[in-house]
Amino acid sequence: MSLTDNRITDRYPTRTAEPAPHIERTDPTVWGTIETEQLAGFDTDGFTVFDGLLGRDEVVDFAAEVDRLTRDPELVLDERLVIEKGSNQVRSIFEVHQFSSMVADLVRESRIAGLARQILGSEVYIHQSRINYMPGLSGAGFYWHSDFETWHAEDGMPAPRAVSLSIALTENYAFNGSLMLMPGSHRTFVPCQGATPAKHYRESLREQQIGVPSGQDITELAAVRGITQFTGKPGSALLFDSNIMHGSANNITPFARSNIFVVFNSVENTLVEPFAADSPRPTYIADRSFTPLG
Ligand code: 6CS
Ligand code: FE
Repeated sequence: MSLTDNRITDRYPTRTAEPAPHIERTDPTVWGTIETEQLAGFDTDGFTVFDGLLGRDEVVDFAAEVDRLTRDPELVLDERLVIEKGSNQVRSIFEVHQFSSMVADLVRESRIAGLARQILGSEVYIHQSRINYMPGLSGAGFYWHSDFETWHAEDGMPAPRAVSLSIALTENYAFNGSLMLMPGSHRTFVPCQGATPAKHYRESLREQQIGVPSGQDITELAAVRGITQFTGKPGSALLFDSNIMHGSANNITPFARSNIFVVFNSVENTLVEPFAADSPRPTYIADRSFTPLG
């Protein structure tokens, strides 16, 4: 598909020159058949919390794995490692399922990939995986955004037929930068203003400024949807729709917050040319091999 084709069929135009009205989602929010009882509210809320998705021993093992990776001297100069803007601490490590067999094995287990299949109604592949490590005292948050807005604009994801799973490896308190979400906001696409700069990802993965809604957008959406927060013990997990409005505050507590983050996309929603960027982002941020997990 060429760039021109994309633009003709673009149902979610964004990165516009002028403010644009919100777009009601035309795509389904659940494509498959829900079998896991806990997913019953996903259609309405756009997210589901799972307590104890990982057992205690697993949390210990994965926390040790994450610790090992954040200290791995071979990764120091690797572009997949993102450092905090205000300090020299590790913020994220991308494509973690490619170099940690523990993570690779975990995410293809049916208790995990099976959740994504139920929501997406097809075979799935990993669009993005990362470890997010928010250090204590100096961890920087992320302003409000929809992930799909970026994946559509910069990666060429056609429709919001993807889900993310964030597995907590440390306790998520209300005060250590836990994710805030607007329930039901996955049904509204908020176009963002401003053209995508070249190599935007180098900046946006540390602090996103393009592809974020205006203050008025956030005010309007929050008035209708309200705001909730994902808190939970280590091993708990949050599954959420690719278009839900979410963000996090800085972490000034001494309690670090780390999680394994994996994005499943439907094999029927594979990437095309970016809808609002000159060239696609590197494949360690947005995979283009589309290998089904099954
Ligand atoms: O770039 C990404 O893929 C993800 N990261 C940020 C900061 N925004 C969009 C999306 O959540
Ligand atoms: Fe996000």
